[in-house]
Amino acid sequence: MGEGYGSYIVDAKKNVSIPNIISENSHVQEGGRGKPQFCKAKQKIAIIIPFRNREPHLTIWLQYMLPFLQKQQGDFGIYVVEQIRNTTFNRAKLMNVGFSEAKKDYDYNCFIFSDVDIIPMNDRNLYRCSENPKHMANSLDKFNFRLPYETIFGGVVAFTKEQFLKINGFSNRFWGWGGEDDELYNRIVAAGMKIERPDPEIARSTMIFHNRDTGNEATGKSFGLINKAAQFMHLDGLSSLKYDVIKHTRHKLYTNITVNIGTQL
Ligand code: UD2
Ligand code: MN
Repeated sequence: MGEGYGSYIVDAKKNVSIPNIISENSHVQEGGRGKPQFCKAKQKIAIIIPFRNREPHLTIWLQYMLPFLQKQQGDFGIYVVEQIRNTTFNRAKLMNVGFSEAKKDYDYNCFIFSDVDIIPMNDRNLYRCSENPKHMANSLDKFNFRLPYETIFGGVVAFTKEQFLKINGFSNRFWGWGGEDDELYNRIVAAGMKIERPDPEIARSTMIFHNRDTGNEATGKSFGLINKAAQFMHLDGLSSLKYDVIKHTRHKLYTNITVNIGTQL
């Protein structure tokens, strides 16, 4: 188990530096863009990472994911969507911002929304979109490589542009930890789609250990919205998204979009 073809060990404690990652990924272009060198990819993939104050995780993520995505011959761009300080975190809204901003850069047709702390442990786990919205964090060490419940849809998910537009993106109304992933699942069902998952043996991934962040406490206020997805999805999401870009920076390994997404009313 777990030692099959394509698998490798993720060492989250290894000390790596950004300059090192840059020199090891010389084909990655400004802003974290990669392209296959000898062919043309069908999917143009934007990877959206919600972010605040997790620099060590981002470094590890880049260390593993840049070689991984290049090996898979991806045509990709990395977007780190960073929420400004002193406001309650809103993961889902940051995802919507990432989608809207990445779209302006390039003709992306696949969007992979990934937590900064999840790293696949097998390079046969294709970071690609499918016919259905795809849940890719279905085999995590944290949950003993099993689904904690059948409808879980957090961690890493992949949508084609059409699939994401069909559900009007994520809800913007989930402030603080939890619930936004379950509401997203309900949107997919309400839109008449179903989800798919990769083979759990191939999808084995690690979640870097962490405690709950300050500023991302579960407020519980939004949990009542989980079962109202069908009712609200066309009013609350991409169509109602408002934010101010504070900073848009092209780093060598990723594009950082720092945003003010407001606060809960
Ligand atoms: C679970 C889900 C996650 C999300 C969350 C509830 C899985 C495997 N993961 O993860 O997708 O639904 O519950 O919201 O199902 N972040 C920051 N800074 C912060 C807070 C959060 O960068 O201060 C980002 C970061 O990318 C992080 C993600 O938000 O990985 C999710 O937060 P978490 O890792 O604390 O949540 P977790 O592990 O309980
Ligand atoms: Mn986490």
